[in-house]
Amino acid sequence: MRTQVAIIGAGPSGLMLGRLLDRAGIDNVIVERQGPDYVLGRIRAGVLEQGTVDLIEEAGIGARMRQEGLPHTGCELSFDGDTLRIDFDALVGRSVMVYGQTAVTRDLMEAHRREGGPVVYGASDVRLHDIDGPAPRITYALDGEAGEIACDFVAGCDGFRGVSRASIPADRIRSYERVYPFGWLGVLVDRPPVSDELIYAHHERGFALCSMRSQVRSRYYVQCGADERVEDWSDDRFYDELRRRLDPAVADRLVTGPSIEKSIAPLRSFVAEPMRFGSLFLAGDAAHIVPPTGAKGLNLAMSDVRCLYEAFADHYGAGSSAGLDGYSARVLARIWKAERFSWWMTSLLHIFPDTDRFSRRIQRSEFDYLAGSRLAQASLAENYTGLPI
Ligand code: RFL
Ligand code: PHB
Repeated sequence: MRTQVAIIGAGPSGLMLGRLLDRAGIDNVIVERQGPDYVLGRIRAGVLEQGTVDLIEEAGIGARMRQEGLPHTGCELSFDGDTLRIDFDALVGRSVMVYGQTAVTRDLMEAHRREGGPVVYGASDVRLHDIDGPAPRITYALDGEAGEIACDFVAGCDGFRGVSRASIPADRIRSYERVYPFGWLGVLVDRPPVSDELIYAHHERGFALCSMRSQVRSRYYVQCGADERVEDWSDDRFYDELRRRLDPAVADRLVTGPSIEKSIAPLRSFVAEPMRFGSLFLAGDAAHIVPPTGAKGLNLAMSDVRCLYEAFADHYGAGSSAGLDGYSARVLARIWKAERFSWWMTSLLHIFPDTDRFSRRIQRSEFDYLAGSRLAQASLAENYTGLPI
């Protein structure tokens, strides 16, 4: 098989890039290790920045998001029971959209099935060849048969543990990493959310987050130990812990029910740079990870994909390599700012094993500063709703 752009990974990055390239008439093939149901079964992001919403519209898959997405003009922070509303609209004139990653992925998959290029699901032993030159190739196995795709470029959209970044020689890529000494235990439940807006709560027992997917489906998280096991958390234990970390008035309103998904996510900050090696371009979690506290991971992935798509369109449309040559530096400038914001939100809201009395007072004074300063709130709102590319 021959194509212009071979895309590794059919998560949101790979599917969105494929969709944009299809619409621009640029030939592409997506190769995914898992099956579509597995990809859809991963419950992840819930908050879309305006730039992501705009990209979804531009990709022609915005109809369901427009109907079912929940625009949010603010969120709430709580610190040991004291609360502070961050009014995005009043502070920076912007908002976010609560619409789950699962829904975005489903909308992209359906569009692909209707009118998209080929997606090879269930490919194993995916390998990249000759990516340092102008004629790269992908090989893989599918149902015991060998497959090969010759292409002009490879887009590595295969997440943190994918094969793309690992195919770059170690002396041509540099990584920066922080692994946090805790995780998030998340529960999805078909009950109305406890509040109209997201609540991020700092408590001496640890962080908690009240989020949602719709008016009738809630997503809750509590900070847990990095090595805890999900089997040790019954629904009752989870809800008890969540209640203890919330303002009592909010905790009283919590409507519980049987969890329909429960999982533990580790927290990590990671950046690999540059995001290009020869004819391979990395996008999304393949190149960077943020802890979920700032709700930035999917949004960063989407802004990478927008820039990469524009660069390919420039290359195939205008014959210019400027976009491809500038891609890595352009996206990394934004990525590092989101890394900083996500690290900062994480530092403010979590209990670290070495959090002593002094550090808790510093966290408290950070919260008090936010509560008393419109400028500090505007900075939070500007970052949360999304910095420009
Ligand atoms: P993905 O989603 O990991 O998709 C990569 C795809 O590549 C496939 N793959 C391979 N395919 C072929 N060959 C191989 N060798 C392969 N290896 C892997 C995988 O099967 C997969 O299908 O990366 P992508 O597309 O870059 O998307 C990134 C987002 O998924 C991620 O950034 C977000 O989910 C992060 N995130 C959040 N982001 C937000 O913007 N807002 C949020 O509110 C938010 N909340 C979250 C989150 C992530 C979380 N977890 C579990 C890490 C909350 C959580 C709990
Ligand atoms: C979610 O709804 O899953 C969610 C929302 C906000 C975050 C992280 C996750 O910061």
